[in-house]
Amino acid sequence: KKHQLQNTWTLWFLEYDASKSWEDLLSEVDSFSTVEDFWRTYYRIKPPSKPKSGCDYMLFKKGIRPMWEDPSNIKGGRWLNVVDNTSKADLDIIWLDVMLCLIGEACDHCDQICGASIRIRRKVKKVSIWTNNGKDEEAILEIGHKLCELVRLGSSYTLQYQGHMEVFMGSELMYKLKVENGVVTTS
Ligand code: M7G
Repeated sequence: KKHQLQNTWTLWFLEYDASKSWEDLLSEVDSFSTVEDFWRTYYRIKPPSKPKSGCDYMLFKKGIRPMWEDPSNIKGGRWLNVVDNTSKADLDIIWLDVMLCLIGEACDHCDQICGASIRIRRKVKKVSIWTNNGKDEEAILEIGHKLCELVRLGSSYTLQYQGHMEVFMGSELMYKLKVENGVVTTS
């Protein structure tokens, strides 16, 4: 008997092509709702560091499209980690950690998590976790701290949370977590 996950998840893929619009690049890879089907999907596809021209992967709860405009995302935001000086192998591990954190419902406020994405280009490497309520400070910070704990992001880095709407309006970032040698501070 397969091991049921709490949610059904959809994996999305976006292979970069400057000649097409962003929305046309998005494609659905697969959906899964058991641990076994997660690993089957995982071993079937290339890790995020592999495609030549760079790609994005997105893992979202089924029914939530991986875009700001989706009703589940529009009032939310994302924790963003810009990853520098990280090997391709480490990026693949970071993405696996993020996916396991999501499908394993590791956060107390996992009901507020919509999904996550990894974006790998030659210059930009970003990991983000999207939540549905940009006003719930307690939940946002709990999820941020959990990411620092569960995802092997390195020993020193910063995580920033910004509401999707706030990005459109050009306002300042909302929350910041600074990690230095494994110690997390809020600012
Ligand atoms: P990004 O992946 O959020 O990376 O967006 P960034 O932090 O470097 O901006 C890169 C570009 O992809 C954006 O400027 C948009 O053109 C497009 N894009 C990305 N996302 C996540 C969306 C989205 O949710 N909706 C729409 N319409 N465009 C998006």
